[in-house]
Amino acid sequence: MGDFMKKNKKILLMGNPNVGKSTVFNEITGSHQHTGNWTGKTVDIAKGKYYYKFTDYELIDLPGTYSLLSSSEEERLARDYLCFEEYDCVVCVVDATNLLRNLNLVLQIIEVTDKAILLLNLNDEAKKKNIDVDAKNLSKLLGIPVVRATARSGKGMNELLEQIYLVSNNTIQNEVHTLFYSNTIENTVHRVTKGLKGNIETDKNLRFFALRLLESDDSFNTSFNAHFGDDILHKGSLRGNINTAKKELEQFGYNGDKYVKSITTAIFEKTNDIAKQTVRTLPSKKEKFEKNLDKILMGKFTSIPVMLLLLGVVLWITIAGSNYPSDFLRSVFDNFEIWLADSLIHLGVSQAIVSLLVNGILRVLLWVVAVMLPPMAIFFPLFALLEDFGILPRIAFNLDGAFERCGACGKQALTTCMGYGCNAVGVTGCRIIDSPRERLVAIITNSLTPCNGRFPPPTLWQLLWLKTAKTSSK
Ligand SMILES: Nc1nc2c(ncn2[C@@H]2O[C@H](COP(=O)(O)OP(=O)(O)O)[C@@H](O)[C@H]2O)c(=O)[nH]1
Ligand SMILES: [Mg+2]
Repeated sequence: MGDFMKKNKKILLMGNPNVGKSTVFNEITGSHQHTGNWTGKTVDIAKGKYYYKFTDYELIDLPGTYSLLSSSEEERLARDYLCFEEYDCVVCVVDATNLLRNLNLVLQIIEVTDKAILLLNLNDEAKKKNIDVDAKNLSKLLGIPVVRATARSGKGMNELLEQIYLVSNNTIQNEVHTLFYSNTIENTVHRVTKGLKGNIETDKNLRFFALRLLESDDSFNTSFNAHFGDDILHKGSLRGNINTAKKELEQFGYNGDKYVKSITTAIFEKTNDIAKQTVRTLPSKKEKFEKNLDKILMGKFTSIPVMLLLLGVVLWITIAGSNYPSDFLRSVFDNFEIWLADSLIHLGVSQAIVSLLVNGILRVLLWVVAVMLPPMAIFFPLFALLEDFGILPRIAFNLDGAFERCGACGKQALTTCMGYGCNAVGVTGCRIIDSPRERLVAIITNSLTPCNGRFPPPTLWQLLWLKTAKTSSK
């Protein structure tokens, strides 16, 4: 009976721990599942059934494993199942947010079988982290279908079922991409592969068995012997063949450790190479916003007008907006003054003292508060907002050239602006200027900026001067 006619297909789910294998398994099989162990192994594996396009499928959720070269009991079980059982397709579930680490296992799996599919799971998490995996290119580089999925919300499961259907019916023939290790390893592996050809019956890639047998991994050898029977590794031509190959490897300095290291290094380099070609980190929303901001605030033609507009808007909001709270504070303070003066006179304090304390000292104090507090309460939060949005540093950058021509530096734009709020704050802010000379220039010239507190007197003098000039010209 051909594969296409076979009505009961076996599908393996493999992958690193915590990549969503069991979530995929539950999503696809629903309640049609049970757990059991496998030929003498103590680790339980979950099996479930589903039906798709007139075919019954059995889905097997293997324990999580990082590598086929590892040696925990769970990992050995997953490796042996992959190497020695019959199945129609392996779904390698990978974490799309960590492709580099996950690809290690995928590369090893596709050395064993050409019936593999890569399920790029946790796609929602990848999107959140702005990680973009080029699934099309990944599929081309690995030679197997790649399906994007978010198993937790069932996304991508239909596409997965379709791809399983196509691969398990041989409608899609995967390309086998084998890794190249080194000339010596390739030569010996080739020899052992040839030796295996006449000795064992399997639909798996013989090259993978040869690679593993040369590794002298006892646990793999035991499983190999047990599966193919007849103490195959210790008898006949296979034994001689493997021993000769091992001796040749040793002659070239490939003792046990170096051999394994060469293999793991080659896999690691390949995973790096594939990840580099397929994984991109997209700019986050913040980065996109900053890029647009740069275009406007640092554009050749827009930077100066936008900068002047922003400064104008901030000063206008500060001056016009502070009138309302100032008026309110003044009326509150005026009522308070009247009440206090009345109370003091009522208590018998002389008119002269009340006038000195209340209409003199207190009135000046409260007026300063009523005039200065509102603009400061408006200006500094606006200034902080401009700073938080990254507008101020860009302004400083734009003005650097102009300030430099005056022997100062661009950062002084910030301290000058701060001077509009309060010269004291502007002067202390000069700490951000590194060069002592430029810092001194910034400190001395800061007082040329009329701060909130000093803004009214020059305005008053100007008005008086204009009025006098007008009267005298008549
Ligand atoms: N955000 C997100 N979480 C997922 C997704 N798939 C699985 N998970 C979660 O990942 C964790 C591990 O899943 P599990 O199926 O047990 O992984 P396993 O160890 O590979 O069998 C669980 O908390 C799942 O809910 C997914 O697509 N998106
Ligand atoms: Mg699981």
